Amino acid sequence: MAQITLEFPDGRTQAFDSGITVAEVAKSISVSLAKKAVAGKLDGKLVDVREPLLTDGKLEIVTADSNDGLTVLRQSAAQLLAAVVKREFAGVRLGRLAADEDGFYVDTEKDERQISADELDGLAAQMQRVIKDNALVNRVMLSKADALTEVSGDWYQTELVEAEAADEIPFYEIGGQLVLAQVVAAPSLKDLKHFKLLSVAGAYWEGKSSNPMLQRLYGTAFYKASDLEADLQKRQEARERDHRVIGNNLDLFFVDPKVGAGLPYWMPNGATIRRTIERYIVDKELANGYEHVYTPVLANLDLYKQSGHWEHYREDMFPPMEMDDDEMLELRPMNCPSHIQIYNHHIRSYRELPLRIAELGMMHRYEKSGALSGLQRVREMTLNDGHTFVAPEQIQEEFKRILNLMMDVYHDFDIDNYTFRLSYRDPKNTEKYFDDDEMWNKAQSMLKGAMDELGLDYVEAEGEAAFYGPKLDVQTKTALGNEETLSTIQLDFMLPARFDLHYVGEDGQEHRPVMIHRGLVSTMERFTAYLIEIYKGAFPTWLAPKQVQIIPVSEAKHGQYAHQINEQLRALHVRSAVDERSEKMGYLIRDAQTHKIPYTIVVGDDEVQNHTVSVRKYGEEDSRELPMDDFQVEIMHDISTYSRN
Ligand code: THR
Repeated sequence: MAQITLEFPDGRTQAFDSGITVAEVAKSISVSLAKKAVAGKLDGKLVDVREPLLTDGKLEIVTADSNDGLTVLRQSAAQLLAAVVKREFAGVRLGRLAADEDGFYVDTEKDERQISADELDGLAAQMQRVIKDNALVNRVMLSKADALTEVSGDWYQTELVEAEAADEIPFYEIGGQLVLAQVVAAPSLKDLKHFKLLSVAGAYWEGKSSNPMLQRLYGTAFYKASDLEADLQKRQEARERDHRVIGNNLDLFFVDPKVGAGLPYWMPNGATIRRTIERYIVDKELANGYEHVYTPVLANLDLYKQSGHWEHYREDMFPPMEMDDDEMLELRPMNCPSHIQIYNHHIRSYRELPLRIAELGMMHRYEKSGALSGLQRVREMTLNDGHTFVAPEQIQEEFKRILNLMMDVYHDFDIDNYTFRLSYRDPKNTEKYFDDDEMWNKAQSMLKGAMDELGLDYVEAEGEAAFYGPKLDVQTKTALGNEETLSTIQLDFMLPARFDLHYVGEDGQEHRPVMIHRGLVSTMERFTAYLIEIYKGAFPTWLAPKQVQIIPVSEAKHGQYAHQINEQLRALHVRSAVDERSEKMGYLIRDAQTHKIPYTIVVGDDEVQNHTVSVRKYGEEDSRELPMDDFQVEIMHDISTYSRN
């Protein structure tokens, strides 16, 4: 009989008869290991314990107490869920199923009504029943013809079977159902006790938006009850931070399908936060040598043809509008060509460089509907954009200056949880990126050099650059766990050449500038979403939509004084209001806390008489009585120093 040689993690090698299974190999090592084995890992790939091994390789025996063991548990849960769905819903079609770092999922499609989130607990109960009745997972090999018969009517499963190169295709028999083995399951479901089905969401077949959207049933599983509990707790906390939930509770913004997906409306409270951010950032940039402009959101399509957007970025653009006189107008997907027009409007001298043009620039990008999320991912957005035009020898200095300004801004907003990513082009993708090796190599190494000189840590990512140049991106995580770019600094030698930009140098000759594109606080939409999540809706005083809520103990007796101090505060541009509702005081105080208003002021007899206020700060238990003048000083200091609650 032919032999194969297997190498174990400790470096030991051993010869076995070809066709031996992982379970048999485990048994040859020890009976207890064989009992604990849930799968094997051959050359880094998970294999079923019953799979005959036919080639040499490095083999690990996977047991429950490992990351791979957890993956196998979740994969088993996915296979079980697929079996239960198949049994419960006749005619259902099954898409992909898998485990990921947070749980597992099964994609499904039904003809009539969709599976609703209310049905998940019922499905989980069915899963528990199968485990209780018969926890065994049989592995059944079917010939390709039999496999195709087995999945007939389910065109997704048919596609998967047809794509298989092998003559025999593995299925799992679970709870009396045969389901295509898309992933490796454990031979028994006895360890699958602590799991939960969590949500239903849309997912395109094979992740392509041109394909039908299936329903993804999502769940998670752990070996230990305490791990599941901790995970569910973490998810609950993330939900409480979710900017869409808080945005609704605090009446900050809404998105209405009647208006269009990804086109948010800012309610007065959200608009106040946004206006405060906008004023802050514009002032900050003016103080740092930027010149702010306004440019139109519409431009002739030729502008975007010249810039290369039409060639390399069209997928993200709205289709052009054809006008009466044959003019094609385009909603801009980026502001760079507009700022280039500003640069080019005058002859520029080396004395003007670095020339820093900035704008709260509104842009439109046709994001995929599946990617849209509250304010985080939208189709109309206003970017805190800026382009600095520099002489080549000024690149390094300007890069550092932008980075310092960014850090300064982060400090004011109390942002400290982020990572740096250097985003390079994918050299194979000439459709997405300008094809100019020399320029890319130069720009990428300059950016990397600048980061190394500053001694900053970063990760490098291929295929994440802008089409015109490499970027330094600042990455953060949303409450839902998605990574998003918050700030970006991009080095561009391309657009200055495409638009034939010049400046007159000290030598009287024409020279080509370099462009640095940068967004400090991203778009107003994404940044607001981010702030909602990091502050959990409890905005620091300077950003809070309402900063002070004044509650008179008795409207009749103390109302006049309440209005008087309200006027005083408003004259200082403090966003304060008197709560005139005739509810119990305890309720009004609690309500101010629920709305996370930084200062709640109560005024009664003592306060009227002494010209004082009783102040309770958000998050504090006790209130303090202090002279109105002192309170004014305190709140103004709070606002001007951007202090946290
Ligand atoms: N064009 C750049 C972008 O949209 C900005 O200038 C930062 O990413």
